[in-house]
Amino acid sequence: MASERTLSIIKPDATERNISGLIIARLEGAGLRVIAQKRVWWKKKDAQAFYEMHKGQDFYKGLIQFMTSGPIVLQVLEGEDAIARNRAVMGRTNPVDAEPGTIRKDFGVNMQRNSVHGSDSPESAKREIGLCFKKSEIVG
Ligand code: IDP
Repeated sequence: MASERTLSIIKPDATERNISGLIIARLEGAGLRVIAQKRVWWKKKDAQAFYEMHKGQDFYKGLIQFMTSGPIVLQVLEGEDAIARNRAVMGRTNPVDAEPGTIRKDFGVNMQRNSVHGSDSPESAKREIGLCFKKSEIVG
């Protein structure tokens, strides 16, 4: 598998608890390299654009409120099989279902406040990286 890039977000529940560094250590420990990173506070329109595919879902409104409730850390991660590798180290969406040793198992609070986001396919990675970063901000 060739080197791949994925978009990662450290969500507001994690920045609030000041555990970004602990999460980054897990990502690096899984063989992922942070090649772009910035801390931002999303406006409603930013969160709506990012999560447009979830519009109409029961959890959509709460998700937008949550993702605009505090600072987040946007990252581009690079590595072999980065998309699947990141999803594996994140764990399942609901922390109670997440595998032992995963970020969501160890740090997630609940189904919504689950500490991290990671792109789920090459198409989403491309779209999400393009939405969040200029080419000049990515230093691979
Ligand atoms: P993923 O983040 O594991 O890819 P998605 O289904 O794409 O999961 O959902 C995006 C985000 O929306 C989740 O990470 C979580 O924060 C939130 N979410 C998803 N399903 C629910 C739910 O049933 N209740 C509350 N929040 C949810």
